[in-house]
Amino acid sequence: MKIYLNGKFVGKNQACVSVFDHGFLYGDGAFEGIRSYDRLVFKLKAHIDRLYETTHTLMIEIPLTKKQMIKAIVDTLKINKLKDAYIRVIVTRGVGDLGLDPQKCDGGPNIIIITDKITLYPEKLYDKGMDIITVPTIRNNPEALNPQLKSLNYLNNILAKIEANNSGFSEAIMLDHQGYVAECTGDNIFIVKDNCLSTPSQGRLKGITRDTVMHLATKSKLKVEERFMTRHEVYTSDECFLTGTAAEIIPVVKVDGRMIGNGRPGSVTTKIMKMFKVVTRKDGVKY
Ligand code: PXG
Repeated sequence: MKIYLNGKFVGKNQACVSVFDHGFLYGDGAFEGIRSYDRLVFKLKAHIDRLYETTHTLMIEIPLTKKQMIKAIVDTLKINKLKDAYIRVIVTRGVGDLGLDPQKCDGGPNIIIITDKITLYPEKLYDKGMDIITVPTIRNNPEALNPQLKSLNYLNNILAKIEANNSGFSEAIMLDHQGYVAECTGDNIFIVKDNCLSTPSQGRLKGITRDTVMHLATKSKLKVEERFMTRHEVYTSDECFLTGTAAEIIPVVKVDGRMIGNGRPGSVTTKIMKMFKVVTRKDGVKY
């Protein structure tokens, strides 16, 4: 495996950064998770735009233009001869001292691109659907740490994942600071009720898979809404599913012990999963 590290390709064991990097010391940095399907990088521009939006707010200057970043990603895929891949782009604050002050990290960020394979959940869950719970840890208040920032600090989501694991579940719903449904630990959530698709409008990352699903649903004449969502509405929905680059689209059939619909993945979910499979294999940056 070859890893891109600041313009060079190095082996897995040589791909190291300093223990004084603030990405390591403080989670001070940004990342993206991207997928390629059959030599097409899906929604690459959207992922790159989101990465540069996060670093803009964090005031980290990436020493590559977006075009150069896209080339670096494509080159990493080519050198690793991967047809289908999960791509992780990491931008750290860089090396500083032991204090928080990012101004002292004056050597510039570390840029890392890892390409590998990933499967988040067992294949059978995609056929049967998942059983998930709501956990006590709420999603970050947007005025404290905005969920739109795809930063290297994922402790909010990891604490929620630990709570899910402790209760014997592999995924969890996180509520926002007002008690509305926000998203899951690494996925967005959708419900279907009377053929209308809805997804939370606030407290969540604006996922790229989420945007794709909304677009596919609109194109196939389904009504789509972004709005405040309560747990009661999730419990009483006809269908529920989660979306994310790593997880793709996965049906949910039980939430907090309440069966969703008839307890099997619904027809709208199945249809969207099929459309997603088609679009990911025909839309994207070729390499
Ligand atoms: N919400 C959160 C909090 C995420 O981290 C998504 C939604 C889905 O967004 P996209 O753009 O990918 O559709 C994400 C991204 C994991 C893992 O191991 C998941 C993500 C990132 C890194 C790791 O579950 N999901």
